Order: sequence, then structure tokens, then C-alpha cells
Amino acid sequence: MKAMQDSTIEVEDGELLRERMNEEGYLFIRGVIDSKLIREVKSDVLDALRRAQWIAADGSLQPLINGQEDPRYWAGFGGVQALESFHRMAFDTRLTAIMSALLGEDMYPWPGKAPYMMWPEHLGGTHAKPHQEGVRWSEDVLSTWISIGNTPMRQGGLAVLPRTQNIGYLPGYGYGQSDFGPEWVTTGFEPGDIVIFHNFTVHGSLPNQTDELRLSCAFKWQSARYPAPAEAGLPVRYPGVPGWDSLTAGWTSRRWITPPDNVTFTRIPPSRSGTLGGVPPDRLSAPV
Ligand SMILES: O=C(O)CCC(=O)C(=O)O
Repeated sequence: MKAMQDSTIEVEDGELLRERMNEEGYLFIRGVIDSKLIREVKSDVLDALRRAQWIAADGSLQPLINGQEDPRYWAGFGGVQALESFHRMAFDTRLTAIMSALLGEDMYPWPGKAPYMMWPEHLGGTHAKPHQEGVRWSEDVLSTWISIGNTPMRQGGLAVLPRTQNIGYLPGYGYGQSDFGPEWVTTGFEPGDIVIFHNFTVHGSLPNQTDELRLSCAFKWQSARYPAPAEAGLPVRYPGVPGWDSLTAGWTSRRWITPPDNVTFTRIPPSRSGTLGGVPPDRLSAPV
């Protein structure tokens, strides 16, 4: 695998970011999330995982439970989504500026935001095999993958196959159709580093070869000009994870999970084309 192209020093140049996204299908930018905020998020995530008994009270990240069969799984997965700081991260000033440059001023983060706590491979943990994102009906949906902890390469961070953003939707989101190889790019990540990638960009994550959980998350973004899939407005993996009323109990504000007033959600694919590349509308498939 090759090293990801680092766009950190060009982060103020919106035009260049748009061009690079159009050409490469991804952007890697270091240190985007405010350092105080990402420390708060990491500390809150660790607290939530301790409360759910995923990890021991001593602060080590060695997992005590092993996957989704354990009833404590949902307490941890939902516990992170109940953190106000976790959702507030999507409103970080620098992240907002970057996403506005890419998608326009009317962009917004989907209310549902996915935490990724990836288990060590030797404890049976899996990793994300090459795939596209699950949004087939609006080509201008971008994801931001954010490293919450330190993610050295052997902990298996995000990997991307550049220049696949224009290949259109692959059946089954492309699962099983390609493997990681020399044309792929990855890197080691530090807290607050992000990778932005297009909805159709083929990506995955590498095996976690350490003893500790890998902490990261992914948010999705789009313009309010066209509808979002209905599930975008829900907590990730609802109803396994409870609804917003339960998750947001005790928050200071619900604005982190409230989309702009003009946003619509639908189960019917829109027929418009996007501007960041993607498939023509007639190739958009049935709704999920
Ligand atoms: O972090 C991971 O392991 C997978 C990330 C991913 O597939 C995504 O963000 O869409």
C-alpha cells in the first residue's frame, strides 16, 4: 500500500480541495478537530466504554467483551452515541469550513453518526473489507472518518482505493469484488486526523494487530438541497440503539442532531445529478 496524499497544508484552499476530491475521491487532513475537543471526546468515549464494561476501570483499552453477541455490546455502542461531545464534533469550526468548501454552505452532517470501536484481530475482531458506502440515491454524500485515538498503521486504520469515486454503484456495495492491494493508500493517524471520501469511493479498514480497541468514527454529509435517506435522521443501528429522546437526555442542546429546517428525508431516490461526480440518475438503484 502507498501513503495517503496529505492535504493538510492546503486546507484553506477550497478550490484545490474540491479538485482533489474530484480527482482522487478522498482527502486526508491532519489535526482538523480542535485538540481540546478531541481530547474531551476521547475521554467521554472511554468513560462510556467503561460504564458499559467494554474496558477495565484501569484505563487500558484491552476489550473485556467480544463482539455483538455480548449484551454489553449495545450498551457501549449506544453509550457513545449518547455523548453530546461526540455529536458536537461534527460542528467543529475547521471541519465545518472544509465540508462547506466541498459541498456548499447548505451542507449539514446527518444526525446519525457511527462510532467504530474495532477489536484486535487476535481476539476475533473483524475489519471492514473493501466496499462503498450504502447511499445509492444521492451521489454527493461524503463521509468523514475521524481518528479519536492514536491509530498506528498496525492498529488498522482506514484505507482507500483512490479514483474509484466515479465508478458508480457496485452491486452489494462492492463487497467481495476487490481486495486490498498495492494501489490502495493508508497511513497512521493521530487524534483529530480525518479522511473525507466520496460515497462511491472504495474503502475499508485494515486488521487491528494490537491488543487494544481502535477508536474512530464516521459522519456523513450532504447538501440540504436534496433529500436524505430516512435512516440518516436516526441513531446508527436504531432500534438496537435507542431513539434520540433517550440518547440526548441531559444534553445542553439538541442542535448537534437537529438538521436544518429545510431538510427532507425520503425513501424514494431523487432523480438529480450531483456535482462531485457519481452515477447518472438512471443508474441509481432502488432504495435500501
Ligand atoms: O473504521 C472502519 O473500520 C470502517 C470505516 C468505514 O467503512 C466507513 O467509515 O465507512
